[in-house]
Amino acid sequence: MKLNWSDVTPKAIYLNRRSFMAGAAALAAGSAAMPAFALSGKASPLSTDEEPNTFEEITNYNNFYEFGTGKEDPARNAGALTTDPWSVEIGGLVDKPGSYSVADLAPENELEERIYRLRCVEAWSMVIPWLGVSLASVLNKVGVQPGAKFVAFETLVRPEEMPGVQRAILDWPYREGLRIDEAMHPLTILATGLYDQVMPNQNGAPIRLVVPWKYGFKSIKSIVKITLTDQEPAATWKMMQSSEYGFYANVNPNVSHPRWSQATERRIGAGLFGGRQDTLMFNGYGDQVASLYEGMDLAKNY
Ligand SMILES: Nc1nc2c(c(=O)[nH]1)N[C@H]1C(S)=C(S)[C@@H](COP(=O)(O)O)O[C@H]1N2
Ligand SMILES: [Mo]
Repeated sequence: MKLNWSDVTPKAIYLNRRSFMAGAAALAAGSAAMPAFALSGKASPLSTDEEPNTFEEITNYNNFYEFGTGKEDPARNAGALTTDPWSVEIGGLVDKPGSYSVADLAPENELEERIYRLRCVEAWSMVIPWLGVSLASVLNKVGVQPGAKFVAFETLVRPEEMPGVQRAILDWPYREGLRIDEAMHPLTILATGLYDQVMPNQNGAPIRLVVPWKYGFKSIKSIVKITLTDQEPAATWKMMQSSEYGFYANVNPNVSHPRWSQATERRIGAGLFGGRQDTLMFNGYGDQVASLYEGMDLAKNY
């Protein structure tokens, strides 16, 4: 039996947050036994037992350029995003293309908790207790056709709610992709919540990808389109600067970014002096994923 975040989070913080959430819900809903935004997920053996970052850290230090390039911009600006109604267009080489709701793809009774390390290419990291379903379960629902070799993802573009999109910071929409075997790997999830509540907007509401052995930029937020293809899909950071950001983007302490080392990382919240730690190959998920890249030169396929 694996631990849930409530078991690995110091009790005082957990209780504190609980009473805060209950209070917020009571305010919002008059008198609710459970907050309207509460979710829960089955514990998973794929979770790390490292201590998660706090809810405050996870929701106040973000990369989500649609809302600005500063780490605090998403927390400031993403509240304006309308996440309901929401639909995800799934198409390409699938048996059942169409428009799916978040509940179709990630029914609440199928949610699992996955406590994962997140390693940004900028060399900071966190531990986040996601709630979600395996991407494989979603792809199996829509039926992957034999010719499908890659999965392409796109984020919403809605300039009136996204101040970052009003500027030419990136070539919108934000796009990412995975090889089909990476997409079907049990560690790869579509997350709809964290810390037992629906996904905060700044973390990619209502549904985002999480691929824990790859640099954070692969984990695309606020997804509106998923396409199965036979060609390597466009990926935003690779298009932006392909000498610095590759399609694979597997966490690799031995392959430096052209402008900085990837050998170590700063764990957010770990304190001024104790915060730097060694980066692990595949972000510590090598036992599970190294076989996907057997025979590949990981320095070339960065
Ligand atoms: N659509 C979109 N997805 C995105 C990004 C973004 O700017 N836009 N930033 C990426 C980067 S660089 C990282 S490190 C993670 C950060 O996720 P978090 O803010 O939930 O920690 O989201 C990724 N997904
Ligand atoms: Mo990142």
